[in-house]
Amino acid sequence: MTQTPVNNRYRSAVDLSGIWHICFDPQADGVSRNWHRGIDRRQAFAIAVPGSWNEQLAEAGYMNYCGVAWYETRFYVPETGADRVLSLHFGSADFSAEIWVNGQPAGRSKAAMLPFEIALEGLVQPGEIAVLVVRVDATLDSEGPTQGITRAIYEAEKRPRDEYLPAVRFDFFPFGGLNRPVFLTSRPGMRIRDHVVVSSMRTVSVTIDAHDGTEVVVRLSDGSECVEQRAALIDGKASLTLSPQCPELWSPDSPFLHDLEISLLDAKGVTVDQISQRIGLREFRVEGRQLLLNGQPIRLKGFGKHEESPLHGRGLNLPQLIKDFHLLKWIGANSVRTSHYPYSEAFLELADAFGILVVDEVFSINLDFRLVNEATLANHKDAVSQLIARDRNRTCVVAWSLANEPGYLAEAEYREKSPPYWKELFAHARALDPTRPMTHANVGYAGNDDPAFAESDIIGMNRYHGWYSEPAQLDRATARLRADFDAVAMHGKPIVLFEFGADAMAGQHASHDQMFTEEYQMRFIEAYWREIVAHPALAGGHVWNFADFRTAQHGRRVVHNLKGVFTRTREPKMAAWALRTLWGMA
Ligand code: GCB
Repeated sequence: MTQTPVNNRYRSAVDLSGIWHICFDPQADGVSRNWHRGIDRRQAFAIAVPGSWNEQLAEAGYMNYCGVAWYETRFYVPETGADRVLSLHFGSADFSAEIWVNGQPAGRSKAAMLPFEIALEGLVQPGEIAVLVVRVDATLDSEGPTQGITRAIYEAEKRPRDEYLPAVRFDFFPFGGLNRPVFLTSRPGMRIRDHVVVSSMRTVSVTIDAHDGTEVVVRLSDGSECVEQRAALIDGKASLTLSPQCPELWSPDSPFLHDLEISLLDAKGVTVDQISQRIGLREFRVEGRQLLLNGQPIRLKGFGKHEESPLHGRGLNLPQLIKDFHLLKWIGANSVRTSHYPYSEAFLELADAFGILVVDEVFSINLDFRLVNEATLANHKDAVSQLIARDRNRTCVVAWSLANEPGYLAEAEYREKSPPYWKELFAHARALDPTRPMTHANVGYAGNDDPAFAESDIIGMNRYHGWYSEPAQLDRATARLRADFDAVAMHGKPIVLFEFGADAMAGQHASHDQMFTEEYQMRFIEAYWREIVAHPALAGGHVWNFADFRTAQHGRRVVHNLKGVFTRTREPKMAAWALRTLWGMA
């Protein structure tokens, strides 16, 4: 279990962000050149961490490089005193990584876009400057929940493997690198190992798992009222429920957060460890065909997004993140799906603070059931476990999305092989978090009777009538959309249209329905929104996409996917102003 790095009296987290060095290793033979002891300075480039290498090092020839690269930095090992635990915390290494400290193997991770920790015990000496080397591999595993392209399947289909540059099976750029900050953390030996928080409209329940210690004290404060509970640890575990007298609720209109503080006490009653987080009191649930927030029906209005920006690539870009949340509020959105992978913890912290409901998606795109095997399911379950472990204490996270557009190739195997797969995957997720609804984003090719719908609490759909079919014919497009809604409404569950949208080249205009113009994008979104509001089974819609984003190169994309209602540098297109009106802001 990784924990968010904390700085307080008991814990410290030193941010190792900055200029590191990188060597590229297209032959993947860096180990034989001893790069795990230190990379070759003559071949190395300076690189910013966090940040993807692709745009930073485009001039050096690495724009489309998605293979192995070796990062190196040095860090000071503090004198921590006895019984402290030193670790390295990586926000993410995309898509997999292997770590060496002072030339010694220290660990590895296959968790794309997810954090992991490396224990430093036995690898470093207090007072020294340690050498940290990270081998990052941006190749996708063919047995991962987002399958990498395999030469074999392309050969079997007689397709060129390099239809896309870089070769991917999804519609966004596969930026490689250390995309989130790396921290050197120090924690007490006797410590809080994990905690789970579940809030309702009246209570906050906390379960604590501690390594040693005798008692826990939990405080919940709203700035004026503070409630406190204590409990003895039994086998390192304790559970408490706090009930404030006049609870102030959390919602998109009023995202009020309480301060929660958990202290661990030793046998003498002395505090030895402490963690804190902000938590909102709220209840989100499915009732019939409705979504209820704090007992009131709520319509989801929002976007599918991407975590990417010019120069940073998928690297954490805090100024842009702040701007995006202001733009979400400006336009009147109340929700976002983290299409198509776990976003940074900074994103979730801001979503809590701005009151944006998050449908949190695992990194699983276009699962091809011809290639699914036991390892795929095991890896998919692992990715779900790690996502839930990281994000379950976030107020903003209201639902888990377990896949985007599986069965995308309309392969016959989808019908046959996917029902038991979904049964097992959804049951696994529910066992880990019985408190939140589960969903996935269905693609039209998988049908309105997609086997995954049977397991979902919320029916998620992506539709592009009027774009990939019925081009520039909104009447025919909306008729097909209505037919899809009617067919899927049979499930009796709330439907959220997780994707709909049209590309628009900012500055391109026409007086008739013409694809790629700002007018057509706006009219498309307005027409879809009318259908969403009119249908009784629809509980919301997310426009695809919040902003234009870089994709791999191929004939259907003009540098970017242009379905953003903002450009990649966040200027609004006409559709953004129209949504502001539709969503009650003007
Ligand atoms: C989809 C995918 C998304 C694409 C989008 C498009 O269905 O889920 O990743 O970017 O369509 O624009 O084609």
